[in-house]
Amino acid sequence: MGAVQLTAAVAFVCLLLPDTAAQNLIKNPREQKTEHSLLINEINADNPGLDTWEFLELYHTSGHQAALDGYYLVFYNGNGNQAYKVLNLQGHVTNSQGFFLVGSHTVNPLPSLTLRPNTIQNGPDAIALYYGNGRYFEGIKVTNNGLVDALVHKSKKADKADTLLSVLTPDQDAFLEDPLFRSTDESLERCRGSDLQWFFQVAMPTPGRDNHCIPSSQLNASTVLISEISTVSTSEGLEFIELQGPPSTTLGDLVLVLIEGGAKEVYFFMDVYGKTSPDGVLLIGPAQSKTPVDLQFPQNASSPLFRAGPNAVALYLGNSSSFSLGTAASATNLLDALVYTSNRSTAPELLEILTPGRPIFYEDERHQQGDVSVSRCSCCSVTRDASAYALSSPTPGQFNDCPSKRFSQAISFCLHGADCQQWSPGSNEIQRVLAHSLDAQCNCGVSAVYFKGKVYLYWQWCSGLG
Ligand SMILES: [Ca+2]
Ligand SMILES: [Ca+2]
Ligand SMILES: [Ca+2]
Ligand SMILES: [Ca+2]
Repeated sequence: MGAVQLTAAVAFVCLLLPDTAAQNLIKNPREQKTEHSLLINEINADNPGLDTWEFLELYHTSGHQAALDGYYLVFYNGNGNQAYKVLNLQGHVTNSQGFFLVGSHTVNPLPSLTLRPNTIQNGPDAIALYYGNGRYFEGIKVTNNGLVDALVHKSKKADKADTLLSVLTPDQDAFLEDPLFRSTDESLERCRGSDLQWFFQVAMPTPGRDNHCIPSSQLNASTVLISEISTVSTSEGLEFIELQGPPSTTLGDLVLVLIEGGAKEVYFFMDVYGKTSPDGVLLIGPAQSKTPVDLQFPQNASSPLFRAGPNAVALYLGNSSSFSLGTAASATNLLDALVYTSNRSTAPELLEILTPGRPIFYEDERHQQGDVSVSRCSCCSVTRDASAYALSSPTPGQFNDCPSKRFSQAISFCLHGADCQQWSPGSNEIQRVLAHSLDAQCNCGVSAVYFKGKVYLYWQWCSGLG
């Protein structure tokens, strides 16, 4: 449904897509005078082997440079509940994106404050951020005087830190930096849940960068999905298809299929097998790809592989013996599908078969120049839905480069129409319509996944609007 139809059907709708304003684990109104605040954003306390790659990431929610005068970082030992290290942040500033790193000199980017190896204890311990004139020194008993934010962490499930929890983060449990989560290193990253509350989850370390907040439960789910496609080869990079599945897992019984939109027929298919990376990614591409692929396109595959116009990438359970060139598109055993178009023409019948009720993904002119890919930015409960994708920089074999909450802002829309009784859209449908409408105006690649946070709908009666 286009924006024109929307305005005809709805009397008055305002959408508010709220800013990701500060909301610390610890809410201390006296310290929340400003709109933005400083948070403990990530910690990597424990490394495989010697702890030579520890770091702590602070983040200022303005997303800009911020002075850290008056702030103290205090590291508490869970055994005895006393401070084992205190850092006065006087004179320091975050970088231009709001990040501030403390850690080992081997961490890239280099932390602003470097620590000797094995400085940050693995837990059960705590790290607390304070502001004000409180006197913080090594050996101090744990306190919440001047507390801004805190994280109680551990590296063994059975570890206890009751005193630290009761003083620093009442009603929270200690967060586990599970050393078994990845075969390499992992960290604890601050993420926001669907209820908009903060929590920490174990994830791939991202020092000095946005955290990858794919819910662990979804990352560990057994489904395999289409993560990213790059449909154009240039000097910068070749075509590829990236899948997302459970981490470090051997995949099999999967078939990757390309379907031509007009004829609705299979024009390419291949069996998918191989082991996903510690982040659950499996990269499929040509043998000569600059980024090493986990699985090569067959030698007899045409090059370029992707065709112009409306087409689909589909992932099926099963094996390739069920497919042949010219097979009609089908939803039987279909795990995931992305229907996209490289020109403005659509393929409504193919959409109806593979992703019923969902929109087509419009690649744009920038995409044809090859420095842009189509990335899944809503992981991973949404399948067979092009609105889960956004245009992005290509990230073959890596987590996708998705719209960042850091640059978010609250927006509101008021849509006027004649009869509000006729159409009661869900917020997802409104997001899709608005994204399509915005993109039609700016041609800047806006899609529904740019809408973050909660959507509030305010309805006003039709009468009286004139
Ligand atoms: Ca770690
Ligand atoms: Ca350590
Ligand atoms: Ca980070
Ligand atoms: Ca990627």
